[in-house]
Amino acid sequence: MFVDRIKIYVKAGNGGNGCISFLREKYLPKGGPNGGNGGSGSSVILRADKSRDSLVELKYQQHVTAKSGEPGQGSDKHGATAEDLVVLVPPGTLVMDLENDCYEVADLDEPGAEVLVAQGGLGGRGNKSFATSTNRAPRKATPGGPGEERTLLLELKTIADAGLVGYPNAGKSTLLKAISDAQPKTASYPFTTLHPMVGVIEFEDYTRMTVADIPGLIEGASENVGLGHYFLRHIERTKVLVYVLDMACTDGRKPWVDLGSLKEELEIYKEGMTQRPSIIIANKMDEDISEDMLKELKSKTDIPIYPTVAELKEGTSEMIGELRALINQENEKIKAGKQEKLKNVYQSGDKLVVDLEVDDDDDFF
Ligand SMILES: Nc1nc2c(ncn2[C@@H]2O[C@H](COP(=O)(O)OP(=O)(O)OP(=O)(O)O)[C@@H](O)[C@H]2O)c(=O)[nH]1
Ligand SMILES: [Mg+2]
Repeated sequence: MFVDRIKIYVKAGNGGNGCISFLREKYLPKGGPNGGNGGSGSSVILRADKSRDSLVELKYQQHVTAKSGEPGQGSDKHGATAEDLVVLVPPGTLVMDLENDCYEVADLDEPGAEVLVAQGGLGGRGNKSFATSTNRAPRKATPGGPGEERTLLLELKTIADAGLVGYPNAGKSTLLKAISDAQPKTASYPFTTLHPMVGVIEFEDYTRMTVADIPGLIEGASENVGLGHYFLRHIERTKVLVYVLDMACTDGRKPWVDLGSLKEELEIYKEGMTQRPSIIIANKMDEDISEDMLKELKSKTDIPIYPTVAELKEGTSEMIGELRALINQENEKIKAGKQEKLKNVYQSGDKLVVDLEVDDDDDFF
């Protein structure tokens, strides 16, 4: 099962109560106060982790309740603090506060990123901590504070270098299978792919490239016709778009018409989306009419076209080479952008502590 949107309730642990206690020994009837403080309750932390690729685990754990701190005890024993509860989510998870107009709490966009979503309650004070020179036997302790609680909406926006967009049946999944380690289902009917899948391509120098396959788009996708719109957010963060077109017109449509509609749907979903670097995969070039279609397509668009027969892995290495170059270019731009930002921070004289490290790659899968 693939879950990419889920509502969860989180409750941090309460603090343990402080303790009222006095030292009692055989020949010391009026010993001093010795009640310890309570321990703090466990906080709830969400952390992005590579081992997760969907939010499915949370489906069975929509109530996340963390442990309370231990109460203080006599003999000056403080209650133990409860360890924080860490919930793992896939990188690319947006955390929103449902009670607050879906206000964005955090974007856990890289592995290791984390956010504290509910603070554990503070431990109460034991009576020993209230002792003063004028009140040496206080009969007072405080209860532990309550742990925070919140209702959150988690939404996964897949992180991949490139995203495949195309009509159902164009051969997107066949292509992903041909170029990566992924094993998506492929079949001769539309909407074979029902949820996004990310494939990893590893190069000889151990660098990696990730490609996301999503269910096919059709006109009106952005108005929620078909499965399209729902899944567009899984390619929203990709650096490069790969339009996969059926050159054999299997479903009776011309490839350039498909291209136009795909671009339109992307723009409706998010303005400017088609401006990012793109290539076209002219697939199914093994069919008779494909050559003629290719000629006409070339005359109608400036986007670089790579003819392929995905099923036979023909033409795929050229397209991988180009894709890799485009992604590297984008990474360089992102790197330069980050450095520029840092420079501005320093030039403006802010006394900010900034992490100077610039990520080299964003390959998480
Ligand atoms: N002739 C020919 N058929 C192909 C080629 N690539 C894929 N196909 C066929 O096209 C059909 C659809 O392929 P899929 O990879 O499932 O298409 P998809 O774009 O992922 O489709 P959805 O998941 O429904 O959006 C399958 O029957 C494939 O065997 C190709 O290069 N040539
Ligand atoms: Mg598919």
